[in-house]
Amino acid sequence: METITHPKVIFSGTTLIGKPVEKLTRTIGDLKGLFADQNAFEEQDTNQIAYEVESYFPVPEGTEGGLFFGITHIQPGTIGNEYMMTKGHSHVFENRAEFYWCIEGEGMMLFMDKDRNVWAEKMFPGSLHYIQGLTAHRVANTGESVLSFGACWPSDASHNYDLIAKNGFSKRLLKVNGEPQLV
Ligand code: M6P
Ligand code: ZN
Repeated sequence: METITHPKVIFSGTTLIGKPVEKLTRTIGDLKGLFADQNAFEEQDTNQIAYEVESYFPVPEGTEGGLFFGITHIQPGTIGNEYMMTKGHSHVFENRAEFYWCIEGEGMMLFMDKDRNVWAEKMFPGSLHYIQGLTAHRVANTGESVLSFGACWPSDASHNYDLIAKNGFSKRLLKVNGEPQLV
């Protein structure tokens, strides 16, 4: 076995490159039910890309003690007066934490705890966001360009989308007079 090898995955600064990298595309159609303004949603091209995720899963999903790594690129824009956003999730293994950090663009990181308290942190290149356990999380692109952010999470966390799909966040991030507001 060679003792000095080339890394399997390269982070170019904005994207992940390498054979093990897996890509996931979410279209606007995949975000059905997320946006308040149904009429505005119906007018969208459902095949248009909302966001893309590049992931590196060095161990099988569910492995205790392992880590996953992902870069997400969210397109800019609004549907009604809501910004383009990720589906948002909590973790199946609820106490599992995660880091997000902003690479480029500008956005807002939304958190919601078990009591449905919602708060947000501004995202800008270099901003670092710790998502403690038991906290649902979502990102909205509030800028005019693509928002890219990194994520690192435990390989046994797994995604729980059901809660958010059913009850949503208790506050929405709306564009009010051109500015993001939690309403
Ligand atoms: C980050 C990580 C991933 C997640 C992705 C998109 O990269 O948290 O686990 O899948 O964002 O977010 P969502 O799954 O909520 O659509
Ligand atoms: Zn997560």
